[in-house]
Amino acid sequence: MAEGRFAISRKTEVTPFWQTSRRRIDLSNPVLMGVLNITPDSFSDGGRYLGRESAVRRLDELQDEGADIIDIGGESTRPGSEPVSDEEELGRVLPVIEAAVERVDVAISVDTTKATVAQAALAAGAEIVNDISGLRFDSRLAGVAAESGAGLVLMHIRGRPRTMQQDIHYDDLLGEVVGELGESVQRATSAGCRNEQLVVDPGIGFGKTAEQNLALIDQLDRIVQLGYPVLVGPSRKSFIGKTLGLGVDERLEATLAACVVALLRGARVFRVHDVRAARRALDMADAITTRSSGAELS
Ligand code: HH2
Repeated sequence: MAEGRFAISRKTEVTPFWQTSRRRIDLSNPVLMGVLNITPDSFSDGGRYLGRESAVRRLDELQDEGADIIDIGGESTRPGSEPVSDEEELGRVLPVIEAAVERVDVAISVDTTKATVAQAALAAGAEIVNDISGLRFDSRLAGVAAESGAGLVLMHIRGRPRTMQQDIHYDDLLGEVVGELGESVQRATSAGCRNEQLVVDPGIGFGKTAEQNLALIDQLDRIVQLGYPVLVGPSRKSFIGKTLGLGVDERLEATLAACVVALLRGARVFRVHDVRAARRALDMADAITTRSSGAELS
């Protein structure tokens, strides 16, 4: 096994840490990214944290519940959503990022596809850029990540949020998602990003049918084989609603099931709304799989 790397899933070697511009995030335990959307229209928490006071309260809650990272977003990317201007997005996220840097110790991530928003967020103290476009929407974003040394999430998407659920077609779902994530990695490294800054994400719900989302989670080890840590974001999404016939507020247990299966297939980072529940489920699943191998069984 290469020095400094270890086997975390089905013998695939991935770096044991994620380098951001401010710290090294240890990936030997499941890493939780708590969601904080400062938007009027996000599919699950839209409108709840638009006021500064409620956003700040939520920052504290997410940290107390066990988040390692808080992902702050100012533009909904739900199917059918309309883009917002750079100014509008910045006006939503910057005050919350500034408050977060003052109040909490966890890493702050900005959920944006825009270079100008990312640059201002990083200057304000964010240390990760979560780009749902995998560097496809703004050609300047790769340079911002390279120059700052920020952590960078490269997510897979087909099309744009407004139209991504129309005309979904793959000849080879896993092969195409892996190939397109590989192109995103190539864009990042060509701009000067180092491998240890990068995390990849299959983009659950972004240009995929419910069945395709199930297959992506079940075959996540194919994505792990790219050689980068893998993030998944199944939290409360509509593939759960379609599979089990549940409304947005009834999807907690199914979200946890999806996260645990993803963990078993090699995911290391989990983007969720319900941090406390995910912390318990994932830490328990992780303890079962990692500690049992060293136990005296006789
Ligand atoms: N999903 C959403 C937003 N950002 N980022 C990554 N890396 N992976 C995801 O799966 C992902 C993401 C959508 O969820 P949410 O933020 O709750 O909703 P909205 O886009 O409506 O704000």
